[in-house]
Amino acid sequence: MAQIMGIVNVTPDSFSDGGLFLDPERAIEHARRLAADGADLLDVGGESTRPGARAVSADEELERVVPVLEGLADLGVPISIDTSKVAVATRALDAGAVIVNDVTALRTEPELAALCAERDCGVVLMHMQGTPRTMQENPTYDDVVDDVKAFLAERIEFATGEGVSEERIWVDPGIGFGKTVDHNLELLRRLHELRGLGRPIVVGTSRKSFIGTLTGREVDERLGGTIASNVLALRAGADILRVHDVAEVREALFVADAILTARAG
Ligand code: HH2
Repeated sequence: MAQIMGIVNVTPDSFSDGGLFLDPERAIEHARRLAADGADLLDVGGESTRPGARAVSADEELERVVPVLEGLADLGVPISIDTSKVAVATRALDAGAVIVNDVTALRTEPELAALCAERDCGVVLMHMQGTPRTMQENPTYDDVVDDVKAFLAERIEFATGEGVSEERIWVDPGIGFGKTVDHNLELLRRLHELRGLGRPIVVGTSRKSFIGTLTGREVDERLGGTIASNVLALRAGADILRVHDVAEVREALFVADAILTARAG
């Protein structure tokens, strides 16, 4: 079965849970709950990347995430740090994180690659067209799957060129990052084509706006759509599923996986 990455947003403005876990104690408690619910990994982030989100300084990001990372040091669940900044990644790795999840695929601060190489940590390279401020204005592709795949292949080449070992790299099509609803749906339907990159695939659909567009549901009412998209991502070859609702998605994936691997003899 795929691994589940539980989302811990230590931000005032994340699109679905902004402000809920800005207090470190509450974020730590939430992270422990996700671990108890069966998260295989936890992704801790101090900057929202939702469309139009305000950029934050490294100091502000550090202030948010370091106490949380320190509070989770004894948890025994691998932690990724959702950041594009060297300063934040450095402190996070010092505090026990083992993966850097960069939604800009090492483009915001290319020196982040050298840090990851030196620390031999995991690296998630995600596709995004544009920046969070502009990405939903008019996303265009020749063929969204081919274009995302070519981008990720180029970023793998960049990272390995900087000394990151290929086995440490995971790739992510970046659902909702510079994509229309149709782009997101086609990426999910043809996700298996990214297997040609030879690296584990991370997918994050949880509560995202394409689900709201399809169902008419508000952000806190998108569990059904989140489950459907994660089950189909599993079937299409996803290896790591990044979600807010760990218990519910895990249960759905468990049943889906049993069906996908069933042999009655
Ligand atoms: N999505 C978000 C943030 N980080 N990282 C990866 N690898 N893949 C994703 O799809 C992804 C990500 C956005 O979701 P969320 O963290 O819930 O919201 P926000 O960016 O507003 O904090």
